[in-house]
Amino acid sequence: VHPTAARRPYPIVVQSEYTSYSDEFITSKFTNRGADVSVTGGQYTVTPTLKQYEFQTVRKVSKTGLMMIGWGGNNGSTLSATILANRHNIVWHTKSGIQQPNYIGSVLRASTARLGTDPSTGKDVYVPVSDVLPMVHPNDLVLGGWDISGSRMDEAMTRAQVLDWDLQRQVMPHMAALGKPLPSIYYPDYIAANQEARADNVIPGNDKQAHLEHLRADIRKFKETNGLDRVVVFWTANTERYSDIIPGVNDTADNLLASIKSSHSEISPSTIFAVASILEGEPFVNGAPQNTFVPGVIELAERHKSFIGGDDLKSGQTKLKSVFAEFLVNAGIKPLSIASYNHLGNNDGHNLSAEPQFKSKEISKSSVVDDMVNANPLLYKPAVEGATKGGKAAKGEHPDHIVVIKYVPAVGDSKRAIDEYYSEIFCGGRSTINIFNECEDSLLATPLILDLAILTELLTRVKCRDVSKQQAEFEPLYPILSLLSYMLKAPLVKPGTDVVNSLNRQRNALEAFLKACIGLEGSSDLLLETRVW
Ligand code: NAI
Ligand code: DG6
Repeated sequence: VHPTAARRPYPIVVQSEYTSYSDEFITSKFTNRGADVSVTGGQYTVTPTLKQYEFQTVRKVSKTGLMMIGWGGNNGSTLSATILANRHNIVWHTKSGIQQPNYIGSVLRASTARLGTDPSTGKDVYVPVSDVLPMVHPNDLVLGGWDISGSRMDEAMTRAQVLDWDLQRQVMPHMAALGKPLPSIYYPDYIAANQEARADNVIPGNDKQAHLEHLRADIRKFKETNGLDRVVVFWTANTERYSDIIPGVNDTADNLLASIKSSHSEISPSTIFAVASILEGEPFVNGAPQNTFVPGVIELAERHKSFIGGDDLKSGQTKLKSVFAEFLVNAGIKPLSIASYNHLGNNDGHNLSAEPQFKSKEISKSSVVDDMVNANPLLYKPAVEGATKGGKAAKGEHPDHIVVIKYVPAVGDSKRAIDEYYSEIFCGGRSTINIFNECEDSLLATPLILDLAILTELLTRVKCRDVSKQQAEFEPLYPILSLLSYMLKAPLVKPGTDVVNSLNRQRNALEAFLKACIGLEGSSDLLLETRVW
């Protein structure tokens, strides 16, 4: 089933005055219900609010390319091989029997959303999330990308040591046909020195402006050659160190562009890729933790209304933390410390064994409980307004939280994560919960990359009109795609707005948004009909 294959027709019709269909668009009217709250002297004054919006979604799915930076890495090669296995329906033998290809782990393709209730049975009706709106099928993504390693994609898959040999053997010719990744930009200072031996496929020179132009031309050429409507550019390359934010260098869009022109040393490869994508009007997603999106990138994305999303795939330990910590805090239990250790032996682990790259990962893994803690002043004393510590605004009470990552080559891609949650319970009691998780890192990450690419493409087709503000024209969504948060460890959000880390809230937001685009209210767990006579 190759990119041109016809897919089954879009299966949902909403019969309501709020939803209309044309050949081109699905248009919906949606009421956003909220509440304005003012607090004075412990007294809460709440005013319910209603805001009317209209959504317009282009029905035709774009022919979409996924250009991965770090294509030859574990994630890039595993994603390519598993798409090819699905596309060509390759089954393989494992020691447990015959294995079919699938998309387990993808929220879009392997989880469902509740549409409503069948009145004849009173039972809930669920559909695959990917059916709520027309979305790209992962098998149809046209694959490509860059890597500083010039190994062919079949060699990259073998090097990764992720997939069963019988699958590798069968998918090998298809992987070989993908060829080798495009040469990329390599600024050695940004990734661990232990990666140097890999860097044999590098765009020459030190001229960052020329590098930017080169990458822009690569995106254009890929789009043209493959007849694509859309290219999602995705960073799944090594974790970089943080860039310093320097006034006059990367703090505004114009300063950033000037700094690229002057080849300033503090402009990272990932930032150059982000700028190339923005200038080409193609979305860019950052699957790693570094601060690619310096303020200048955000301003540039706003200026060009070009979409960006990030940071860092939330695949295992952090995903569980964004559920588990919330469970404890929302149960009225007070985590006092969260200690997270993991070790792994793949190339990602090797790169993260260097301090500056570890630091980037530590930051993205550490912020994930902040909003849950801040939401519960009964358990955690909030910061005193105006109080400072070491010259910075003082933080409120917070559990101790440490993150340790160690490189253990023997375990390869099979990451082991150990978490201890130590909490205060009723009347001075203590609870210690330990979690041990072991799984292939790249098999957790691959479906997230697919979901991010597919959702990103969809969000480029959705426009919105604020009826309450009498906005006449439909506008694209705001460029920072915070709706991608479910798959990301440190979600990038509109400046000045709060980050939501809770996995449940992130999923609810996504489902509610998709439903709003077809004129349905988000899934109400009120289930009133089951609670009244
Ligand atoms: P990997 O080390 O196997 O692959 C990274 C690839 O990037 C390598 O092939 C390397 O040659 C290439 N590369 C480095 N710098 C480059 C540049 N400037 N341009 C183009 N290519 C470049 O790592 P893996 O396991 O595929 O992970 C990729 C990224 O995703 C890492 O940053 C990792 O931290 C992040 N990540 C991975 C998760 C997982 O579960 N596997 C989850 C969360 C994030
Ligand atoms: C070790 O922590 C390697 C990392 O790249 C992680 O595997 C990755 O960031 C996934 O992290 P988590 O916390 O979602 O399992």
